[in-house]
Amino acid sequence: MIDTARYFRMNASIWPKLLLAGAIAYPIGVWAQAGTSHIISQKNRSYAPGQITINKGDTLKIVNDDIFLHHTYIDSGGMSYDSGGMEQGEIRNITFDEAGNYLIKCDIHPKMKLDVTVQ
Ligand SMILES: [Cu+2]
Repeated sequence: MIDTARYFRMNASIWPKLLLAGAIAYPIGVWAQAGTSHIISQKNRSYAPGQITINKGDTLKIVNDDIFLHHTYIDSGGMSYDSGGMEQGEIRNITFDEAGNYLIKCDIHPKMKLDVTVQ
């Protein structure tokens, strides 16, 4: 025969623990989905670093650290992006949602290249 009061106490005690676990897990899940931001510098007419491997959902934060105009574009890996002109100090954030290989260039300085691997 079931001791009803004891059965209720056992089950009641688990709810605060479940709620606490959910309260902790939910923000961690949201944070993990948000992806990581990686800073790329446009300096001395090159991208620094010139190669980077990131995870799906990550963002490249491209900063013009030169005193002259740069540009950022992608026309590879099935992705098309054009930053327009970037003055000194200007920033562009580009998020990569699909795995693949991408080449980021600058229309003003053809030697500027950044290889991006998204895994
Ligand atoms: Cu440039």
